[in-house]
Amino acid sequence: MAQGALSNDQQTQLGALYAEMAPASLAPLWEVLAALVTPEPTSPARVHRWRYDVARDYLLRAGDLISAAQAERRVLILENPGMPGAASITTSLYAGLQLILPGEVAPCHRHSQCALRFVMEGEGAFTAVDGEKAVMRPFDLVLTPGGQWHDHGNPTDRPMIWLDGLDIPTVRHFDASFAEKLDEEAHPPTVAPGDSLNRYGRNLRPLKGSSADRRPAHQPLFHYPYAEWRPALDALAAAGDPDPHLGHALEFLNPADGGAIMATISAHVRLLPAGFETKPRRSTDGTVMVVVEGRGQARIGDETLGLAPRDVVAIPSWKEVVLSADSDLVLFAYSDKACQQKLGLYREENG
Ligand code: GTQ
Repeated sequence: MAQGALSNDQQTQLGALYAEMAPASLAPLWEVLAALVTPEPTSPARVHRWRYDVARDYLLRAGDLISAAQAERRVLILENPGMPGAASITTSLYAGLQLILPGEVAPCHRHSQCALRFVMEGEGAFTAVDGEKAVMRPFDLVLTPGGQWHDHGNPTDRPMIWLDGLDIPTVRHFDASFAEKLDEEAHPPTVAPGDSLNRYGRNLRPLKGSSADRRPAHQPLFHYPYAEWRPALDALAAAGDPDPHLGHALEFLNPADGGAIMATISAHVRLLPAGFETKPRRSTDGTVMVVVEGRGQARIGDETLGLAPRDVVAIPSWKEVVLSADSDLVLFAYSDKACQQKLGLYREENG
């Protein structure tokens, strides 16, 4: 509302004016300015925790009713309760739990949206990116950068479940979604499984222009195995004290440029030693957090949540977060920090 009180007469005449201009698709800014240009973020997203066992149960029931091929992607969306119908877990990000049953394939497609998979359960199923398989184990991170062909398959005898993290709401916001299906169910194999990890996954990279520099130059690596990131966290913990606001924290990097894993999504892992409590911190990147190991509590804004393995938690922008670890607590998280930093929007504040 504008500064200074309006007389009744003014209000009546303005009301009539608004009604007259509405059919011409015009509206007065002064009625909505304060809600549009807020002094700080006022996210419609809510703090929310999904218990894995509850979601898993529904997902397996869906698995009895529809095949992965029929569904194209058999996924339950983790939809933020503050944004019903938006298929979003934060304002800019999407999360879903995907199930592939033994013998199934999720057919090959590609799209503008960037995707990550974080394995919750099962071992030996694969995501193939441009015909290269990444064989997945629990808590592996696998990327499908925008524009790259991908299919999933499960040749094992156990169900495979992972968390999908995508920038669907961001791409929708920019009206920039393109998608297409491959004629074949699976992309023909192009190289041996693990090829990119062998070439790009050792903190070294093939010389530019050499015949070994195989993958798209801006996004060469797409598999970050638990077997590598978990010991890296332990090594960091052995090297020094935890950061008071973050604990021991490591960000996943794109070896092409040392930046975030994808254009719109950043991801990191953390270790909070038993008994450790973080100091309060808030940041503008709405975040999806997955508990990998251990138990503890999260105070996020006014809410306090218990944390147990495989819980998924939505942390909206600018909510103050305090985490405490009852036992050694290992966390994975992804957010839109990469995107906000490019736009000059990212802010964080340590309390
Ligand atoms: O695996 O390609 O959860 O395209 C949503 C959209 C997964 C996928 C999702 C997708 C995918």
